[in-house]
Amino acid sequence: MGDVITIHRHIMNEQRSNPTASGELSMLLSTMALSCKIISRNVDKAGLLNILGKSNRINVQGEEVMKLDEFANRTIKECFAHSGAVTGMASEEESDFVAVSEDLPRGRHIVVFDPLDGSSNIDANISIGTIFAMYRKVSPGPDPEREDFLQPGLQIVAAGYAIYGSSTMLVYTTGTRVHGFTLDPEYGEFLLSHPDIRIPDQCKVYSINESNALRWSEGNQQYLRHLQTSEEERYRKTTSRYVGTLVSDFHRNLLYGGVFLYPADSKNVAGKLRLLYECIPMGFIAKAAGGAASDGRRPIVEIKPDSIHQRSPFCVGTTTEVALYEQFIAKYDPVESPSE
Ligand code: P6P
Repeated sequence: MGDVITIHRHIMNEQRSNPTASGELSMLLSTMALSCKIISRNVDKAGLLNILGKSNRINVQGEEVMKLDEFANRTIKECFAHSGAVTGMASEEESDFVAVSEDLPRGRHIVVFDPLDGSSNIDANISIGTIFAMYRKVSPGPDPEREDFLQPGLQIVAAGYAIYGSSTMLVYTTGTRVHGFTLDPEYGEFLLSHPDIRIPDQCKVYSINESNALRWSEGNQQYLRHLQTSEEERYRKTTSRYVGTLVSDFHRNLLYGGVFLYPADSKNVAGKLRLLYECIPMGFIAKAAGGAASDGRRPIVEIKPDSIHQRSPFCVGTTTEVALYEQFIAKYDPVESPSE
């Protein structure tokens, strides 16, 4: 184990290289790693919980069997509530942000997360994930305020995701480089397996739910047609892959090179994906890996959310494909000036 780098060793190395570090960011990342290990253990048994808990809905630990996304949400909330590093949290599973009790040690950060992204895929044993981002608290008092959760992605101090697939991985960045860690279940440790991930500048894959295409704007339809029919060398070997879990589609495209798109349409006029705890964290990670992310008009990390559960159109991937997407939207879906 001498030359193996665990996530804790990596986090501490990063802390030592930052003379102004307080250690709170290290605690944040270690707490998320712990949360993801606990969630991973229960995701691995998801298929069995119904069988084991079928009689009286009690699982092997004697705990009440609950839906995995509720379990994931509760796990992350409890781990961070006792971390001493945060003062508040926002989750897809919570109607509003949640303050850490003043009876518990509180820190100078807030955390936003989607505890179990893609949970509709659980029953089919398809990979799912956790998405998170951490910000410094900006409001003056000791308690979290709404403004703490509605910061643009440029203010993120760390963002990442866990993917519960053929193995469990934790991928995170503090803004400059992206590192991937694979969970060794034997040791219960995340080991550095993908140092300094950079998205290849190629379009091997596009990931789009094409069943919505007839409800898209002209710009979106033209962009998809370009990906499907372009004779350019760049697109000769482009293929379509769509898991239906953002974390999984994003992770594959980050490693292979490609683009993920979930546009607004006539049914989801603001888009489907959540800006604060899905689009912005993934956009921040893509940017740190040399890629880009946009809502079609502007970089996703520059958008200041108006509300915690706000939705957004979302395009993320290589800088080439994302820039091309913005050109198609500008050309075919021009913004009408107020005088028009
Ligand atoms: P659709 C999962 O429900 C999710 O929020 C993302 O993880 C995923 O990319 C998207 O929705 C899939 O949506 O409409 O294609 O099933």
